[in-house]
Amino acid sequence: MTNTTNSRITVTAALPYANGPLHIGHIAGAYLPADIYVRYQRQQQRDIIFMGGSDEHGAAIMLRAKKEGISPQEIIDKYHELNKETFERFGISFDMYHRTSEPIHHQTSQDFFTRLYEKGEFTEQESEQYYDEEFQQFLADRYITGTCPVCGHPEAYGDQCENCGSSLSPTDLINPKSTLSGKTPILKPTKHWYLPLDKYQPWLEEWLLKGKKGIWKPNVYGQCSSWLKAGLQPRAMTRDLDWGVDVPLPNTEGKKLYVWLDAPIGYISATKQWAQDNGKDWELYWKQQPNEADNARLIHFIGKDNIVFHCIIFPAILHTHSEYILPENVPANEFLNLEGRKLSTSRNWAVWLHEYLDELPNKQDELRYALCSIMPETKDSEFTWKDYQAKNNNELVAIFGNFVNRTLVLTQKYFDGLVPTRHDLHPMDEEALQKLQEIPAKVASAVESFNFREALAYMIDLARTGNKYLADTEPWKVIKQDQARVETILNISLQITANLSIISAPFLPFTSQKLQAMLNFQSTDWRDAGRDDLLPARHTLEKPALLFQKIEDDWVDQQVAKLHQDDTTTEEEPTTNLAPMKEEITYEDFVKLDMRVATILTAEKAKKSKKLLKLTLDTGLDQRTVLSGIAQHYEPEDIVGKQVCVLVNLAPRKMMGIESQGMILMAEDADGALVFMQPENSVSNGSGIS
Ligand code: B3M
Ligand code: ZN
Repeated sequence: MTNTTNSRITVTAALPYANGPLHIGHIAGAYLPADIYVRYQRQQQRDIIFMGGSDEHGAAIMLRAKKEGISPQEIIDKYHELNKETFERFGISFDMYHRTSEPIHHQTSQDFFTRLYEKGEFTEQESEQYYDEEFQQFLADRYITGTCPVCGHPEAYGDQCENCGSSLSPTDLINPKSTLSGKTPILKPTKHWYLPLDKYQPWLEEWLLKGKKGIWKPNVYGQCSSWLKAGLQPRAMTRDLDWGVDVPLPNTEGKKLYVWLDAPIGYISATKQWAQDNGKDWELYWKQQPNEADNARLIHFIGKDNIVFHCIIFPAILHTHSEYILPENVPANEFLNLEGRKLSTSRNWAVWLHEYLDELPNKQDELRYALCSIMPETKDSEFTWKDYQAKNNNELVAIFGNFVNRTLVLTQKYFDGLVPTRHDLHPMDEEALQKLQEIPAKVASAVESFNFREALAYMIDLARTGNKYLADTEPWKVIKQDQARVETILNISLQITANLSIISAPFLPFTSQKLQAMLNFQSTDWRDAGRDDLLPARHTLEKPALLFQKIEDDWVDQQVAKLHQDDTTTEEEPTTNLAPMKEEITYEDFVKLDMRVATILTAEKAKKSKKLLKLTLDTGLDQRTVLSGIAQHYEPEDIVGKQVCVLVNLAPRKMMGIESQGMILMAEDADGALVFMQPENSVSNGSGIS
């Protein structure tokens, strides 16, 4: 269980490369969940810091500089400023948005390197690395592209395939090419300093595999455990590059620290800078305290492509420095897709946050709400403008806004904007008050356990409770006979509204402020949430205004059209609608599947079903009935006698009153066409497939 009693918390969000603007995938992946978490903890009056900043090193920066024809320094200055400002406008409330190009960061990361060096942790190794003969330089991972050996994507980078997320080394790539000259690079020897991750494997198994089981999210824990199962390898902590943090050793010209060594240390440099600026002690947030209970809780918010660096490599480095704390949790998110396709910076298939804010400077919360409601917490998810519209119209306008507006307008109308007195309670009132008391704790516990979608749903449930309460009690009718009753109803509705202004603040900070201004009420203290006396009788309210506006279909159409207009995908590289790769499984998972060759003996349409054919199969083991959803693709008479592949140990399922005892393997393309997977030559029924 997470230790929620210790009030000191260090939160970090991945440092985006200052080589391009931010899109909604970045936001939903790391920054929005981090911001919700931090805002909530601040409301709990906990001592929490939120560190972020630009990652300004690595080949990603240099490649962009080359593409834009300006220097790396100009690139980082441009995008650091843009991203910092964009986060601010969107309400991502960093305590420090730092830069890894700052001297304090160069110093801090060099100190880390030197410590490791002096402790004798590194192994020095000469190895063959790709070298571009025309440009006369070694090629960092990102300077090499080629075909991904895992998924066949033709533009995988030397360190990672952005299509399937696999982590790669340059020599894994099929047909490697230098991005500088476009030519095939040669291998040439060079010396580097390696961190022996294999040496830390036993410690990682203890700390991570044992210690984080059932605590870290399954997607994060699963990725780490497959890394550890595969066995860790030494990893070079230096690169041949001319941009980055210098290696602090003699005779190392042309060598820089590996960007993934220096970048996470950027969280620490940011904290040092923040501490200097604010008269604080940075060590309280990063170092072990004499009394373990006083240690800060370290939480890293990242996207799934950064898991290994934050869960394995950085902790190993902190561990070797012995006096540092280790991450308590790394609630990494999966990826966000956009309108049926993967987000892609290079194809400009993205909703850029600064552009959204330029168009809709006061609609931060609408996007925060829509993104939080679909956050890819456990699996990839999808943003569409239609869904954004639906969340806005059906939830923010129709539930939250409607409830608040009715409450405030009726209070103005009947009581001149003064909070009325509460009298005897009816069962409906008790029920509403009961919910009012319960919901904040539910939101809190969901946020504390990083279930932000669930937390958001509880929050909106309080507005829904209020809406239903008004609909059930109908104060607009009751007012004619019983003013005292209406006083009670509106008093309760106003208490719900005041509570909403507190518990919506982490998700909808701008709305919460507007609402508190209308209520003439100020409290961000979470410990006030659940109280039914936040607004005393005769308290004066301000004039209400609408919190949210309906979005029309036309506007949605325009946004979708704009996406397609800006899309730079060319004809030669058609985008596929292929489903993204599923979560990794182990070999043990795979061998559980018993797949065999079988022959179709009979085939007929299943009664009452347009889609299903009822087949009898000879599986070699037995004759059995299998239902297959291929009736719209094959005529029964055409498939009798065919050999097919069948999953024979799938638990039986009843469909349309018939029990299906297995599943036929089919290939389905993106347009929904189906074809059988068949053996190339006839083989005996029951032959195993592996
Ligand atoms: N800049 C990669 C990324 O933006 C990298 C993250 C660093 S976190 C210390 O995805
Ligand atoms: Zn791939």
